Amino acid sequence: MMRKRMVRLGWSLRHKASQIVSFALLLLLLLVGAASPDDAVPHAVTPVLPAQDKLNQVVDFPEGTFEELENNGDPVGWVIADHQHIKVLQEKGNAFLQLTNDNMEGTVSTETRFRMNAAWKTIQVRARLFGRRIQRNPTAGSWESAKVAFFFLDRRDEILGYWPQPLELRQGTSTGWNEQATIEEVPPGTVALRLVVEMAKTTGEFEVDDIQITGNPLVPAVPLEKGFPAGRFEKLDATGNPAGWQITDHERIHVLEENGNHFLRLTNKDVTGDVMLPCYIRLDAAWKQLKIRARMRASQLQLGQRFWETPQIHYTFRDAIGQDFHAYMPPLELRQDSDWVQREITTDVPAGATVLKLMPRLLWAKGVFDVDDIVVEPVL
Ligand SMILES: [Ca+2]
Ligand SMILES: [Ca+2]
Repeated sequence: MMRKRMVRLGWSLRHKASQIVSFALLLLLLLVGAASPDDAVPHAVTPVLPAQDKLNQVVDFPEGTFEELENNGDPVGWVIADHQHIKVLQEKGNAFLQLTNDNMEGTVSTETRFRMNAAWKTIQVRARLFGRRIQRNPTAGSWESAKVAFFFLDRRDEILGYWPQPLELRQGTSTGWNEQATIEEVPPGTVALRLVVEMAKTTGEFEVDDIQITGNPLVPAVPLEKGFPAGRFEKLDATGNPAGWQITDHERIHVLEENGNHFLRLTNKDVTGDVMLPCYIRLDAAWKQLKIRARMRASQLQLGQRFWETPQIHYTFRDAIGQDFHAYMPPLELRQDSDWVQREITTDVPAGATVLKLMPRLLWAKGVFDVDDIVVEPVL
């Protein structure tokens, strides 16, 4: 109807200039028509955005707020097949997504697509998560949990590169909304992001809101306090989180106490698991070398197949937006069960590095790994 009316309108105008304008208008209308819900592809794709010239700018992604709903109550942009287990709930005027799962063998999942900006070298995905009675199937793979996962897609819709670290809850009931964020490098050839909210072989209630995407984010690094007190794990907040770190993986990462001393414990029961607790330290441009040391202890160790699959203090240098300097950095590591031992390394700071990413990590190695008294200091 509308299209026919526009055609008639176009031809009735006499001036050539007006005809050109109407023709452009007609084209626009046809384009809008092509994107109408009748013809819509199942995955919503946010329009291509202008190049981002400011750092740390949150991208417009209304689908992540769950405030806009279709007539049937589904959140706009998300593909929902299982309406019994996936719902939008309201609380004090705010809408959020809730997944429920009572089948340990089953997966409840919904997803959307997001069009990437070609100028983005890194992205940050942030979300608020809440879990009740979250429990993973003991036989689940380490990648199966209650999570917001994302994948980089090429123009054929195929996944590029590795699986980025998801935002996830692995166990228990949250004390409040849990805010998580991760920064990943964007593989070359990426045109879209596939965002998946799911409970994979995980039961309980899982709620998600305010999924935010930032292109070329500023890495939220903290200045290096003298002596790096965060590395002693002695200051804990009310929820047991050690100062300077944000533990979100309460299944595999704990702060324990022994004879009045607190230390960090990483546990990995699955050789495909990568258990890590990152922190980001801002570097001074004058620092050419860093000394990193820590005390470490390990038991029931089973190393992975490749030489880097060990319990370790992993560190990489990054630029301000989170791009890694990809040189291999020999970590502080253990290769067999051991009582407390101290390891120390002196490393060069690559030119242009502004952030040190430091993380105790059990990288595809099984066992129990304890860490304490991490010290980071510039060699002056
Ligand atoms: Ca919301
Ligand atoms: Ca300690």
